[in-house]
Amino acid sequence: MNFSAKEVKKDFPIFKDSNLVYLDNAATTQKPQAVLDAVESLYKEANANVHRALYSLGSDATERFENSRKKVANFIGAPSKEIIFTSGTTESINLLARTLGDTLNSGDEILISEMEHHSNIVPWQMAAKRTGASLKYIPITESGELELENADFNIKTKIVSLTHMSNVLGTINPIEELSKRAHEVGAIMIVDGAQGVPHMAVNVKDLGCDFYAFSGHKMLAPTGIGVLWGKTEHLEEMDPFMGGGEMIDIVSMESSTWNEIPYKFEAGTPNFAQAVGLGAAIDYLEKIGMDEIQNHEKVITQYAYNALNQIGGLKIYGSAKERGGVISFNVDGIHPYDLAQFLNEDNIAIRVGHHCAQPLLKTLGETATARMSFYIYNDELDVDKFCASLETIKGYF
Ligand code: C6P
Repeated sequence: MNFSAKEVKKDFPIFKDSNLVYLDNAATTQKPQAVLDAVESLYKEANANVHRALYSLGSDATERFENSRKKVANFIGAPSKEIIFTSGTTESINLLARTLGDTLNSGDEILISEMEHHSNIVPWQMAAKRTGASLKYIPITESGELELENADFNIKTKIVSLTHMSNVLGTINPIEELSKRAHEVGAIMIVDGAQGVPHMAVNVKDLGCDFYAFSGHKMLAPTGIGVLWGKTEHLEEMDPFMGGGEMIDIVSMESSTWNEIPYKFEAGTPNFAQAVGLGAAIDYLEKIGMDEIQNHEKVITQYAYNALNQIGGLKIYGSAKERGGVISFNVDGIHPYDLAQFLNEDNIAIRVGHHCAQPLLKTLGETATARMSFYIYNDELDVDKFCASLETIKGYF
């Protein structure tokens, strides 16, 4: 089948009868009808609490929920018991920082990078503060790539946590190589896949990492659902993150024992309707094919690059060889906040600001940038409309 972003767009009600140009997909993606239908059907036909209700509605809901777990597992090449449902990447990383992070000692090191999102910085700062461990950063090059020759992997490094793709620079990091380097010094390798899994085929076994975290809402699914994948051997050994219903085996007045994985890490009623939505999103993405999606994003990003370069007076941040569909830039003489407001008048949505990556912005010498980010429904026409609007706005200044 020939991929057509124009055809894909028809599956998304938000674009119906609208001139919306949505270029903020790194923040969140729009939802196709198939995902909305799956969630609605769950609520209309099978709404009961999962893993608790013995009546038919309950088993139907549980089946749909667990079926989604299987889809997620299959999507990233892992067994189902290694898929923990969380509310998103942020919760997934906090889970790790509160469990693995709390096993660290003074003198241990956590290695992250200068291009991380706050979700992959702040939980580790907090863990370091609690335990006395130190937080180290891999610097980045002028082109916005990790400076691997100055990456301080050493015997004190216990946890390495790096983004698969930067939400500001678009850089795709060499996770396989980084996993090897982490394992050579005996460290655990965690990947922040918030911008990875939605945009490329991911097989966690091939990546060689120990944990991989991502968010459903950045890959067509509802908000409030995310995933933490972890290797069985680690998950079995780790203490739970939160206590409550479902994560236990036996509870007495004095103490409790834990359920098996993954349930040990899913305290309380999970976001099961959203998880079902994630399953439908995966079906939708698989029908197109992740390689097709990555290829489309490459083409549209290159098209946007060329178009932006023609406009002139722009500074683009990041020129990594391996990159995805994110372009951050600033326009001479126009503050990014003003730019966003003027674009909004033409119904064009981009993100401006620090993109929850203040340390990176500081390295870039900026406090804010404008950012366009693409997904499966963006086409050349979106870029053309954006450029035309930008030319007009430049005329005002
Ligand atoms: N970045 C952006 O506009 P949550 O909020 O938990 O779904 O995802 C957090 C997160 C973690 N890592 C990376 C690399 C991310 O890009 C994000 C979310 C959005 O760039 C919202 S701040």
